[in-house]
Amino acid sequence: MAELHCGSYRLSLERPLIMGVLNVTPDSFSDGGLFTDVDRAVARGFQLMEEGAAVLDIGGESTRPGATPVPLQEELRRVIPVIEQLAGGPVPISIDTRHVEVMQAALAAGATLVNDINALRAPGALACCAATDAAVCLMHMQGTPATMQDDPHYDDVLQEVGQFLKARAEAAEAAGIARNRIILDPGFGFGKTVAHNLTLLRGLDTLAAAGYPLLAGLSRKSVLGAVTGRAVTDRVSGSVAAALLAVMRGAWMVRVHDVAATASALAVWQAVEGGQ
Ligand code: HH2
Repeated sequence: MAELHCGSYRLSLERPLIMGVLNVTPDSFSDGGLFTDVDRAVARGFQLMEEGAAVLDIGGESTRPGATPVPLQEELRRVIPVIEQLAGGPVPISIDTRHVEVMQAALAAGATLVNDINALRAPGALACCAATDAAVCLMHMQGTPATMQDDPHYDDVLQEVGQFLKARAEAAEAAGIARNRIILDPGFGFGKTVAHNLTLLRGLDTLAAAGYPLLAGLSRKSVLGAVTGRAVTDRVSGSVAAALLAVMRGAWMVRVHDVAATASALAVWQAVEGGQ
């Protein structure tokens, strides 16, 4: 059976899974400030597991458009105590960071997936992950969070994102990260207009055709606000619809804030499609 190797965890690639978002930040765009206290963050982690998260993605730096970078010591202070308490449980812990020092500390604290919006392009990032048995998620981003929404431009967004992801997967494999440890992600909202995001979602199956498991993160994002006219606090239905559309087009994992609602939608999808 096809599986993703994620430290000692094995995640089946046979059915779609949910990555639950746990932002230990004061300023994330949709849940900033809710889980900055270690106990609250850990409790939220257990809640997301109960609701059906197959992975918990812990982040200590908001990467929303225009966000200013967080000092390294502060990012470490936010995430490491939470990882220490949640690691080793029923589901793997993912560290959402683009900083090598944070990857290293998180892996030492028990994280077994490195989710990097910068696709391990920082010096030392590939080697840091290759030295472990952790899985990696390589995401496409045009520009940096500070400037990425200023004027995103592509001649062919699907082709360019696909080419970038293929090149990063090859770089990861060349560095010694086995193919069964690699996830790719088109990076919805990271240097993309509403039209770019919709084109990517519409054409997700062409990215899935590359053969690597795909992660899609549309949860509560501004593209859904643009389509529905809803504020960030009122995008659950739009997010569930987007997650389902992503799965229907070949996404293996969806990164979501609203785990229970997404799990119900995927259960219905699975009941109808899973038997085929
Ligand atoms: N989106 C966000 C953060 N990390 N990682 C992957 N692989 N894919 C994504 O689409 C993705 C991601 C942004 O969402 P969120 O964490 O809720 O917000 P913020 O960056 O403000 O903390």
